[in-house]
Amino acid sequence: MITKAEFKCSSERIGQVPRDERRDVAFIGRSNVGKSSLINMLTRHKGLAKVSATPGKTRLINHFLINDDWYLVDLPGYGYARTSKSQRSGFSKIITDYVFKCEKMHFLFVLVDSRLEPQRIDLEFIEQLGEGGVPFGIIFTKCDKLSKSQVARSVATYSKRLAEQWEELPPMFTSSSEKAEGRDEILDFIDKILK
Ligand SMILES: Nc1nc2c(ncn2[C@@H]2O[C@H](COP(=O)(O)OP(=O)(O)OP(=O)(O)O)[C@@H](O)[C@H]2O)c(=O)[nH]1
Ligand SMILES: [Mg+2]
Repeated sequence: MITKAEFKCSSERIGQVPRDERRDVAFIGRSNVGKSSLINMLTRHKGLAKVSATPGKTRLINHFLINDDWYLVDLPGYGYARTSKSQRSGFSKIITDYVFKCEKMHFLFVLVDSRLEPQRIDLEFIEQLGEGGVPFGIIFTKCDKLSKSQVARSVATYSKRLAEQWEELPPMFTSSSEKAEGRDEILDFIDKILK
């Protein structure tokens, strides 16, 4: 359970992230997928992470201290159409440095829009995580926009796609920040991995 959530700092580079022993649980995904909204929903703290209908809102690595014990981390989105072409096809340095080099990074949730077919950029990113041995899970966002059976179909499609490549599937969660769905499952899981 989250009893306390406070903004700690925004970092431009991994050299600036908090230098303590506390572990990070981070959220990533395409711009506008709902990372910041999910962080607000999980912490029950509406204005904690900045949300915007315009993609590309989160530009920095944002650390939120939870229960004085661990950090929830909001990352910039990838695949933002208005960044330069070279940036769009790859992943920005701030993201790759953080995800692959930052020792605080303990677990990464990749957020995907439940309404969309598996997107190439997400699959590419997930592939890199697998190769880099980064522990990750998948969270389907905006499930309030679909029926229960449509959500189940999206999860099944994703699982099938990943099973073509991976022997073991990552943990998967469905969520709606609008309806506060998925909170207990995600927080219970985080509790377990931090134990
Ligand atoms: N219906 C619905 N809309 C959502 C949900 N989560 C986020 N949104 C909307 O999606 C838009 C983007 O949300 P953000 O949380 O700012 O997305 P983000 O992934 O942090 O975006 P960037 O910081 O730009 O990468 C906003 O208009 C949100 O209101 C959800 O669960 N349901
Ligand atoms: Mg954001």
